[in-house]
Amino acid sequence: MMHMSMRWFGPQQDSVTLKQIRQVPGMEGVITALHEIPAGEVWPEDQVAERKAMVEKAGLKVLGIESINVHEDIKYGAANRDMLIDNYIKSLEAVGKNDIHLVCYNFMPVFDWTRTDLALPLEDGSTALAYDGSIIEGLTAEEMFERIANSSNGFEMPGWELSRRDEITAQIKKFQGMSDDELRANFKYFLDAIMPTCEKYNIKMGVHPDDPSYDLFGIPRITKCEEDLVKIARMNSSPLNGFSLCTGSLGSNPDNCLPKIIRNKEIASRIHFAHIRNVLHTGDHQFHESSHVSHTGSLDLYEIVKALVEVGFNGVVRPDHGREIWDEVARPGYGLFDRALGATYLIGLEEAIRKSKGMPYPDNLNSITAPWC
Ligand SMILES: [Mn+2]
Repeated sequence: MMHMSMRWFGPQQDSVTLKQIRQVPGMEGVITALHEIPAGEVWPEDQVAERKAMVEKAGLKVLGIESINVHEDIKYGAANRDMLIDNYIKSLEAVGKNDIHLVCYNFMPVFDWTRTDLALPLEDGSTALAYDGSIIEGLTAEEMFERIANSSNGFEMPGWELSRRDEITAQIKKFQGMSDDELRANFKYFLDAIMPTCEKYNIKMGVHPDDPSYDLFGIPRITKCEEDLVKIARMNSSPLNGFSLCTGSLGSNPDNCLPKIIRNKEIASRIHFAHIRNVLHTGDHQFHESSHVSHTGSLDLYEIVKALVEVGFNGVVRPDHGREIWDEVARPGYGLFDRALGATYLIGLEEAIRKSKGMPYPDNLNSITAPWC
């Protein structure tokens, strides 16, 4: 069954409290990270323990880590990558020794995700994250920064902070010369190096898909469709090498059929974690995030949850981004209210689907830490 969680950015960086999360019906735990530690540096075991104790004191579990970020030099295959991978392994050990067995990460060069609007007003008065390819696709890094610098209406792009202008421009140029297969080779190198440690501590690794799931800025992108995921599954045979199935990211491309991807036999058993949310396609390379409810977006969440039930998914899920509703002021996409509505909707879908098949629900709430330990 799906074990429901919410992402929590920690005591300093989240407007939502653990107490609030605890009161969302059916919530079992949180997905969190030591966001203050930069990519490439080692996570101290005691800091992971401290975070875990904080969460458990609030009556929740740490169901996984999102993310331990992969340093750009590992993605690029730079000369110092072995040292950086060693640090990554030490961070995994800190997580494993704290009895945490799920890590979400990504292998997207330069940008974790791209949107052109963080607060697009929707008809109902809420706001949502949105993407319009016509605004940015085809621009060079220099043109992007010019556009942002000259904007009089506060046009901002996450990841394109003007203070990082030189760094980002250089990173983009570096990766523009790399093919998808070269990036895959670096990904395999990373996976082969970390998997023995994952095996030792039974840590499921779930790679997050490209968001949005199509090419951008001429940078290689290797996690954007079913075929890409199969290639990743074949990179390292450990069953711990798997996916964070993000329906909104893959679903940003209408060519991606989520239920079909979930049912792919090489993918299904490797879905270790799921981000479930909806997007509404409004044009070619144009979408905004919607509420989780199927008919408010372009994705059929009933069919997605049904596919997860039918492949025997037994792992952690979280509602992904939500809209900003009811005047809440929060980190874009990560307010409490719409994510709470999303969580209860997903729980309702799963309960109905399982019971309609004569399956128990919940399967055994007392064993929520057991299935993947
Ligand atoms: Mn996601």
